[in-house]
Amino acid sequence: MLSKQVVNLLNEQIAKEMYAANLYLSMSSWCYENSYDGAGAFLFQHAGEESDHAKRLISYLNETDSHVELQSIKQPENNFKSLLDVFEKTYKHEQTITESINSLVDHMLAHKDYPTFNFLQWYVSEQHEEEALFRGIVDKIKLVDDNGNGIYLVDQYIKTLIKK
Ligand code: OFO
Repeated sequence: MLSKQVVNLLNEQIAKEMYAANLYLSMSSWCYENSYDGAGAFLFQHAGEESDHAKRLISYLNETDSHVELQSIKQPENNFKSLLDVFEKTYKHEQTITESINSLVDHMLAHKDYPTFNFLQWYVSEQHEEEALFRGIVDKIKLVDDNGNGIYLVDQYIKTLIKK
């Protein structure tokens, strides 16, 4: 049985994952609107992954007979300056999520909640991959210096990152 504090912390993490899903949907729509269709499709798919991250937490709470309490989600930003701005913000957002997961892991260890500590290891690996993924995209956009032809090619590259 999970402690009340752990249940609250996991419910808060669900809200963070749902916010990420909404933020990436918002970014995806901005990309489509500005003819970055590759990035639009990639972020649309990634929003689905974020909502899967939330569902994984919900299932864990359900399996442990804990109370799921969905929280209100703040409105995501919906205007961006450039493709670089979008991906710098995704990268920054992923770093925030990593901090949040790390502090959950710290809590579980300190309170000897080993099953939840173990459950969270999936998120630790996922954050490692996601930070590398988004940092890689930021680096590619910087390489072409937001230049017209180059940015088109980067958009096509981002499309290849869509999981089959
Ligand atoms: Fe992109 O991160 Fe969820 O966990």
